[in-house]
Amino acid sequence: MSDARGFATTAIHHAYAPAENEGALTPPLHLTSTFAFESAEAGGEMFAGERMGHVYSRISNPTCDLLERRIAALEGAEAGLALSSGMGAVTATLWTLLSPGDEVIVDRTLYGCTFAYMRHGLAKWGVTITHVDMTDLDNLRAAVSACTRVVYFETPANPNMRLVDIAEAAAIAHSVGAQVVVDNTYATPYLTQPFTLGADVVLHSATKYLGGHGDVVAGLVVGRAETVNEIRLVGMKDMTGAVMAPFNAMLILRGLKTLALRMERHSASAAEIAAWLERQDGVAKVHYPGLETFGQRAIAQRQMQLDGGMIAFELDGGLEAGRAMMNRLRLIQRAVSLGDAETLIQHPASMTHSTYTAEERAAHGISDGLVRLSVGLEEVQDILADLAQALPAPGRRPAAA
Ligand code: 3LM
Repeated sequence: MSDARGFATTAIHHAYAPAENEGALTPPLHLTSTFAFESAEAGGEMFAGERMGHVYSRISNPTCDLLERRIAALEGAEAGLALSSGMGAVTATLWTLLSPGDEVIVDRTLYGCTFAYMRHGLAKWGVTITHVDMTDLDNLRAAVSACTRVVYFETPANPNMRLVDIAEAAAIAHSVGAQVVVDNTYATPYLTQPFTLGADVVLHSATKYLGGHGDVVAGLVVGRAETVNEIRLVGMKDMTGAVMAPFNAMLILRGLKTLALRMERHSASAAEIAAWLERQDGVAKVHYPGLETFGQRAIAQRQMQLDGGMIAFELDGGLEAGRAMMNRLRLIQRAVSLGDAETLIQHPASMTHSTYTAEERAAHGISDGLVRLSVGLEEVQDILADLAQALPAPGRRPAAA
């Protein structure tokens, strides 16, 4: 559980003492696949679960262990688990919690590969996937039944920024004995701690804000110790093998040290850019939880400390106008992923969410004209200047791009 210290202090110090590590300020990187047993009996006892200790790095590793303790403390959860990617976290969790015949209820909007895993992966193994619009939780209330084992959502959702009230969704799920799994990638524990609001499992693509520097693909899970241990031993060890490399754990530990600072800057810049975008001719709609025009502002105020670094917007000319604008950018990089120091822009319908068919995108609230901006850590004036020169000038035709 979280120590009494503040967020940034926990992110920098939790569960590590230099004095116990030859004075090394930075935790050692344990590049080892296996661990020597003190005796044959000790090895057998570890396999039987009767003795604590590391056995093999597909099960646990001291560098990953430190990261697992830190993310658990930051999320206010009991235990954490480090995996090879965000998709490793999603799949290891759901393979563990679900069996054939079970139902998982998911929000209408999901990250593209999570959607594909549900629709084309889990469904193949006899799990029923039910999509409901969780922006109105009466839909969830009406959908849950004794077959529902898991309720799964992202908040804010990738890519359209829809929010789900975590505490209320958890109360509904728990009323039928279902577990709540929240993808907290967009918010990070600096903005929202879903476990403390009633979620049972919280997962991350640590590739994004937690790593923060665009140099690693990684995933994390937190929850109750018993649940996380099951995901470790079933979903990670046996079913996916999606284990995090110790070197990557070191990169995420380094990223976490500046998470608080970075989220402050991402959020402040995104708030300024979202407000500016809304004032521009040719911008049809801006989706950002900090805007007065954001339909779910009350939920953001309840469960988000800040409004985050992600913006989605649509131009008057739809898809063609969006593409032309993206091609005029000079500083902002056209790239998928998010949460990096560099400002990134992408077009969900043709990129991150191309795993949906056009009909599925329409049914799941992802419009073809939507453009997604991950606001980076550059000077906000430079980001604004790049957007200003790239937005359609009054009278500029897309063909002139
Ligand atoms: C992206 N997203 O650009 P990894 N959950 C959420 C995510 O946004 C992602 C994952 C899980 C993007 C990746 S698209 C080809 C690039 C909310 C990833 C999966 O396995 O670490 O990529 O996480 O939106």
